[in-house]
Amino acid sequence: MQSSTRKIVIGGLVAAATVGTLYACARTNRPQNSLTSSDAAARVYVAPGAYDEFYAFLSGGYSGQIAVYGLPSGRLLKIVPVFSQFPEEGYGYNEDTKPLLQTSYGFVPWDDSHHPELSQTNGVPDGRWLFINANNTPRIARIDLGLFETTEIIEIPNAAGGHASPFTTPDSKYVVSATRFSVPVPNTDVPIESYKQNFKGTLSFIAANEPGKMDIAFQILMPGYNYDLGHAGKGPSDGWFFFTTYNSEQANTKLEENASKNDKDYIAAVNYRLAEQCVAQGKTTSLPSYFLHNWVDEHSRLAKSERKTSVKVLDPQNCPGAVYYLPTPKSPHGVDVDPTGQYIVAGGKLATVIPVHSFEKLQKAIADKKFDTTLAGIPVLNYQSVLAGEVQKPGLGPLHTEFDGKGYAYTSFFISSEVVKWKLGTWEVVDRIPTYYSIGHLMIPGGDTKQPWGKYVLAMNKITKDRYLPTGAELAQSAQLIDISGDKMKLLLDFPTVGEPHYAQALPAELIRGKQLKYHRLTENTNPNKISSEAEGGISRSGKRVDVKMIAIRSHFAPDNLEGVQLGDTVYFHVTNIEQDWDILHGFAVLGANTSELILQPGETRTMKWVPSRVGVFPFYCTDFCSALHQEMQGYIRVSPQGSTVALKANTSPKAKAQIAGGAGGR
Ligand code: RUQ
Ligand code: CUA
Repeated sequence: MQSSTRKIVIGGLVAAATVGTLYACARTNRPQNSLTSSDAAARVYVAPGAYDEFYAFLSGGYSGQIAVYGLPSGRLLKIVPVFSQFPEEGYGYNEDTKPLLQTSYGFVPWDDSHHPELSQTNGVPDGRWLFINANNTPRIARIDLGLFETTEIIEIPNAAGGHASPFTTPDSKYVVSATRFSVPVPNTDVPIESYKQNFKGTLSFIAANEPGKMDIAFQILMPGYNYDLGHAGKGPSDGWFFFTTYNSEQANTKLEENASKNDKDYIAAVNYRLAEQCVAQGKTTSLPSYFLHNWVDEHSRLAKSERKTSVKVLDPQNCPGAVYYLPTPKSPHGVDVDPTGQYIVAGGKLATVIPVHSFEKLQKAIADKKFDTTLAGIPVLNYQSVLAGEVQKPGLGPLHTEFDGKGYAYTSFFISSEVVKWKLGTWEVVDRIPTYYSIGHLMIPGGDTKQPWGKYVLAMNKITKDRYLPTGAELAQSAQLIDISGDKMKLLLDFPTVGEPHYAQALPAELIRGKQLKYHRLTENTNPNKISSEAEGGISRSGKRVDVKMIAIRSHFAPDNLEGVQLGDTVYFHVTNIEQDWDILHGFAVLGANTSELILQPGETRTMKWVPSRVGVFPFYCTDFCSALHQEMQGYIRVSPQGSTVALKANTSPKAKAQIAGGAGGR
């Protein structure tokens, strides 16, 4: 691979590059870039029983999930299901979590997730939540970092391709979502050729600071370009948000070529505090919009879904000063703001430089009205007037930039497959290191915030080719951990990833390690089908619906054997794991189930819907190896023909029967 010729097609250009040539400069650097393998191994070695220093959250790309790794070891700790069903936890299969995956398009069991974003306080990750976007059916999810669970999902209306999302403001008041694909707003039946007249972009600001209460605060209606990525200002630029655009050509066909014509596209700079004022002054229109807001009730652990019907939409023409365009070469992808909040860096996929805008100059250019033109009421600032500097000859195909907090920036280069380190202020390239291969995003813990923990950069590579044992036609995607503690970057570790990581976030483990919920308190469990003891359990019928309530505790279900179910019934198993102990889970599976198993956290109630398809006796059992007698944890359910006279019966133990007789029971 390293000496083979690769053809990379980007924006209609074909870059044929001998990889060996591209890596030539890196190779001469080899002695500085590489450690002996035992040195590198020692740097990433986390002894058995010891903990990693950082939690890293990598998006799963087209898997729709989040994968949590420890750094520096690269050990996979957990997959947190977000936008896709996940059998390991029954997520999106059991009745309790299904509403989370409801959208205005119906139940969506699989989506594409790109950008994890940690909540912040004062511009620093605070370990409360992680947000992530769904791309295809635009949504934003909240993951509670005390639970490592998705607890809320809001759909974004008037949008398509929720890619520039869910970047947060420094106080997590808002997370944002911008349309990658412009669409008719409101969406309606028009010719695709009428793109220029009818298609619009939207920038959505979503109130995010209250769990369970996410809402679209407002949307800004923008010209019909593609909006790709975003980042909030901080420090002096706090109160502003920056979004990249490409396809300012407004092409609607063969974008590869037709959207690569203009030398410069734009960064949209949004003064969202001013936009807020315009919204408060009623300068918006209410657009009927149908979208869903789903969240998990903390105590019942039941997901709920509410339907929303309108959003406030702000046209920049009605709020002068709220939006400006900064010309930016060329088809920019990432936009990143340095820790001081002064510099706004763009990764122009087809640019030969890395342009850096200055926030100070931006303000001055606005004050001096240094406008080249106006587009749909949006002033376009003069490029030279806002430019802080350009990094010359940085590499090919710049995408994303992160910062180490020590005055350096690190940019990923997809085509030349490398991370390039350069100095803020002088714009000189000071180091480069090859990545294997075709890096997309890169991540420094806290590297997009006010306070980077600039010890490592993680390269997330799209293509691995020869790096691992091959696995058929689809090979693993890969992350590479690079030491940035010294002057020279040093490759420490490769590890394969789950799905395709786009962005990632990381923070020191101590910020969340001590906040983990150990079990759900049974006394606080408000699930209507919860029971706390066998005596409260049983089987009941209402028409063709049969409800079974049972407990799971080491090492039995109670009641266990069940009779009186008939063909044509729908059975709901409501199982409560009454353990009050960390990490003691039980599972529940029944023969013939075609939804899922249940996996039950301690203190949790979950419901499985089971429609028997034939007469007979069907075992159920615990699927989580919970104890020495886990294999004894089982029961049967008998299904009789329709109209049978077999009575409803749950096999209750003598002890529970005595409790029921004593008045402690209840179904
Ligand atoms: S993207 S490889 Cu979906 Cu963030 Cu840039
Ligand atoms: Cu309960 Cu195994």
